[in-house]
Amino acid sequence: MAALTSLTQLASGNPVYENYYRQVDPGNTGRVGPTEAALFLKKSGLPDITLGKIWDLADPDGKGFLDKQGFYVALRLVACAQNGQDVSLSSLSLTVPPPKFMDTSSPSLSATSSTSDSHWAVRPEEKGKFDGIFESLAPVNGLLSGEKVKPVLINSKLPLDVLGRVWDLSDIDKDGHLDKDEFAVVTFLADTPIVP
Ligand SMILES: [Ca+2]
Repeated sequence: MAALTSLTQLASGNPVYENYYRQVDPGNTGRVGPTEAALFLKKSGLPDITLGKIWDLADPDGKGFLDKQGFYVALRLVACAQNGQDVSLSSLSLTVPPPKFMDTSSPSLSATSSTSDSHWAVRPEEKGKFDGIFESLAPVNGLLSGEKVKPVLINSKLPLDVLGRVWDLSDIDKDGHLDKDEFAVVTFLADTPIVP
């Protein structure tokens, strides 16, 4: 596909895309698992329905994970959606600014710290732990209310205003409840030093 070829050429020389890729695949394994990819793409602030469409285009064979090119396609489509363009393969040839994600550290900072660029990635074993905590809080229909999550956040000993920010970043669809992935984000962020 011509569009995809030009995309690869374009993205592979783009430090912003490279930097995002390093965050989701710090070991450079050539594949991004569905959890890592979903958590990262959710930080774009786009609605789930748009992200689902992006995923289908980025993983056209239904592999269930994204390879490097697939991830670049996803990033490109996020950028298109954020700039008011259609989410479709034909949009890939458009020139749009790089996609924005809510809490990725600045490219210049991560580019120089090769040992800590997995900073924002939730490792699989951590995700398992977070899922365990999630289930232990007795979610209703797969969702935890703010009341149920509060004690976990208070335990993190972060100042209340920072916790408020953590909540805002994590409740991606702003429904006042956390699903399993959002909860993983909140727990992860509350565990991680944050610069407010
Ligand atoms: Ca939510």
